[in-house]
Amino acid sequence: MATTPQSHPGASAAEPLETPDLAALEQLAIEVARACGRLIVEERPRHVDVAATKTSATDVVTEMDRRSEALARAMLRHRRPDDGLLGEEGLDATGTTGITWVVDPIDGTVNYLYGLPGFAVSVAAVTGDPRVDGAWRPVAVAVINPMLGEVFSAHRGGGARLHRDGTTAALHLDAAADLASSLVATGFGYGAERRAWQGRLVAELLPRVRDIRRLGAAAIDLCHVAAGRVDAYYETGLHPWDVAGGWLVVEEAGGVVRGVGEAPTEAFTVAGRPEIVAQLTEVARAFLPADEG
Ligand code: LIP
Repeated sequence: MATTPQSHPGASAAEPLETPDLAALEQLAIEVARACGRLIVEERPRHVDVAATKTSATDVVTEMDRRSEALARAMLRHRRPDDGLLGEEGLDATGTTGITWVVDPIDGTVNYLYGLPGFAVSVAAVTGDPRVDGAWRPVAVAVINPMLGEVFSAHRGGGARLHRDGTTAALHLDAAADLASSLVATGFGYGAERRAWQGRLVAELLPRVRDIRRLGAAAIDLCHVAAGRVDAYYETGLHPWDVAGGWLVVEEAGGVVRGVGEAPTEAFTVAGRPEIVAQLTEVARAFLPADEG
């Protein structure tokens, strides 16, 4: 993501031209996430090949990433033809409605490549420009973990939900905990230099928290915060498609998702109860690039 002066998420974001039915957008996000989730599981080849690499030899793309994004594009174009689109695998189209769909067709691609269950499809309707840090915010989202049959969804002001086994449960973060008793999820980038200082940051945190979990998909990590499966999550180097879906699920469950400033940015994303987020940010600040720390 390009960086811009921090502002409150969505504060500088252009509002939709018409007032969308956010509950309807949430339902559409769920429908698209479920369809893409079915595709990547039911049509997963026995042996998944690497179709291409991006920022490094380990930053991989599979044909299923591309097929999932193509399916999301086709469904969203059919149902919301004038909205914008932004996806991890190259989808990028401006719209005229003030709503942009931000899609991660497979979040946790390395897990998918290795046959590990921790991968997701994230579909998020956002206002503002998701290509600019701090100038956008999600308004209706769905994140599916197709291997577990779990769908997390939310719309702004409408709460967050977990749909599983035909039932739907509201998500609410429970009372604050302290950092020392917190289970903290994180992740690491694909570049050796970034991984080196991410390793120094996690080494600094390790003696200060209950424990660390590295599950491999930001969207799932964020939804686990909302579901109380981890107490907090932080990461550096995330893109809008990694964050957009889980961001709103956490906020609508009563948590906060921030950067060093108000909005999550490529430089730093942290989520959880406000007290934990503040303590994690203070520790991370010393490890962040000077213009973010
Ligand atoms: C992944 C993120 C994860 C991060 C991985 C990777 P991808 O996204 O969801 O949090 O730790 O390195 O960036 O590349 O699987 O879509």
